[in-house]
Amino acid sequence: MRLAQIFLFICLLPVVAAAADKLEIHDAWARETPPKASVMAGYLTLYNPSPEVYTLVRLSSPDFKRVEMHRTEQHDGMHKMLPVPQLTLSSKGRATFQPGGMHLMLIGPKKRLKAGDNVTLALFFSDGSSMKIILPVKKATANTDRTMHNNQHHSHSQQH
Ligand SMILES: [Cu+2]
Repeated sequence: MRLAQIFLFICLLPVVAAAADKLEIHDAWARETPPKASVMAGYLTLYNPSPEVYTLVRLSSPDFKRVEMHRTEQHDGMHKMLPVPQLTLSSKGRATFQPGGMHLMLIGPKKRLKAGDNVTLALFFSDGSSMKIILPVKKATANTDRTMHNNQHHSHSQQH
């Protein structure tokens, strides 16, 4: 009898998975900048395979003073970067940070980071969980620039 009660109790506990345990990170990298650049751009894809909704509310890095999410808009042929305060990932939702579109703005590097180095990044979610990830620093290639060109024409459908 007693065991059955314990079993029942366990079954009734709500199952709440933390964002940090569920979300997948793909294609993370940061673009190498010239020496003394004051900002660096970071890219990645976040995928939420779970039935829950998760919200990314803050980012930080021990390698930078500040990390922001930006989206790029075009006005009269000029690119303008606008901060994205937080990002909601619906169930099966995907958010892509990529050249020419939404990106991570790594502000105030504490030292120069070159191709082959790593940027450590912490992602904080509204459920209180957090995730530490690594962005390898790479030089931009013809391939990344082609991606950038394509995305400038389709940036509205890419944004969340
Ligand atoms: Cu930016």
